[in-house]
Amino acid sequence: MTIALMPLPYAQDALEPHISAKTLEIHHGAHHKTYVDKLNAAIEGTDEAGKTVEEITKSASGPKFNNAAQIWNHGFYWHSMSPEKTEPSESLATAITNDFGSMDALLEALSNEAVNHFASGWAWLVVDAGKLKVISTHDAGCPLTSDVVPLLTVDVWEHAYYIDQMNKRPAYVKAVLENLLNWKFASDNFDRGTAWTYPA
Ligand code: MN3
Repeated sequence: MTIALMPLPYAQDALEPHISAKTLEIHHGAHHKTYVDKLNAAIEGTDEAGKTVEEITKSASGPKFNNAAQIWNHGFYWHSMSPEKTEPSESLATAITNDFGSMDALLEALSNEAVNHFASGWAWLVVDAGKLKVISTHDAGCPLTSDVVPLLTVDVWEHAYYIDQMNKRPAYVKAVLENLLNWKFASDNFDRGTAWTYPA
């Protein structure tokens, strides 16, 4: 059994004008696919063949970790965006008010984390010990290796925005935060209390 390149949960042009079809074609069809191809090549004929993306991410190191974590992070990222307007569930909305004061304050914290993360990585909204928190991970860093429950992520690798925005990461982050965040997905993760699972 090999790891599959999961399909995008929407059409390639569904996030336009905020994220172009060209960006998704390359980001999903080339970047995400390359992580899948490299991991499958690395685990072929080993004990890790047949393990899930989550299992490999939690146990591997080096290139196997990097590829597995990037496969999972990208799957989570595709779901973190939606072409449709979404709202947090009642329970998540209450937690946002309790832990950040308001949705605007949360979005400001997430924007600061995403814009200011140095070089490649990911900005995340997570639950850490029962409290909502904004964090970032570097390169392939993945929250599955810690105890937090991820709710949403923003990819801040340059390949996520260079075709559409060139070097302007703040413009990309603003476009995602103001138009695309999938609060239904965040609420599902929050209400379940465990992270989404990469499709087998
Ligand atoms: Mn990426």
